Amino acid sequence: IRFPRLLLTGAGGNLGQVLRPRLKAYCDVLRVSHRRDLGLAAKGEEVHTASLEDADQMLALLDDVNAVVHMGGVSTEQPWAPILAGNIVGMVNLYEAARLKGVQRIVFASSNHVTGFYRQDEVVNTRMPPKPDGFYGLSKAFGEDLAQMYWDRWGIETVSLRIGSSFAEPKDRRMLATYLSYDDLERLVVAALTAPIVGHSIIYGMSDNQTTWWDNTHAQHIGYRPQDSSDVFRPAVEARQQHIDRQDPAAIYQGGAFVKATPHG
Ligand code: 15L
Repeated sequence: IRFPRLLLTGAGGNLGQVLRPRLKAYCDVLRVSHRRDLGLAAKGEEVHTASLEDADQMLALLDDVNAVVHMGGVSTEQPWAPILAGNIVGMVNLYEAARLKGVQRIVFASSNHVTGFYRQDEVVNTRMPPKPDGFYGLSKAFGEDLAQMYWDRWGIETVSLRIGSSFAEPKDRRMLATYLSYDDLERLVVAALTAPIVGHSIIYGMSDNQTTWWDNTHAQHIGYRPQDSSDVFRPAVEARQQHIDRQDPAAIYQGGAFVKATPHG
């Protein structure tokens, strides 16, 4: 499938920057947006500056778009005000704009922190109740519920990606379980964009890691097949982080240090 026009929000963010050059292959025009100026458009791109909390800007942003990859919003634990603006008001503005402009599918960057207060000795599937580990995880749980409501009421399809840790390499022992390589991130986003029928589906975004806390049994219809694994990094990560404090909540719960992060730093 090749989309006439795809929108990537948060294109200046960590994963937005990773996906921006990669998504071009799947569309004629890639519209990229961020709340700050992104500079010049590359070939085949349209560049927009838009704030998620500005309903009029979001309406203009979604004009004549076939599908959205929503990477925008706050991506860490923070005070409530920016989370409210980016991840709560922003999600409502995005979905209202999608409804008014007739956009049929959104790929939503949710997060593993929706279930961050499950323990690391539990295997969680996408039908178990959320256990957010902070305001940030809570806002992503709201985003998933909002996506469900827009599917039930308005027929807008969403795949909510509960992304693990998508970095060039896993940085610590926790990320041996939560790692999602950039190539697998691309595979996941493309599968979510192109699966024939998704309604509102939830899937954990992880590579084919030897240890895992997540079960994607109920998301097999999306057709995501990870091809990378954290295992190649394991010896180096274990050598670097030899000691684990087993009393530390960051080593007990899946959300890691997020379970201890306070909104005030
Ligand atoms: C997230 O949701 C964050 O956006 C990212 O920065 C990572 O910290 C990741 O979770 C993680 O759990 O490792």
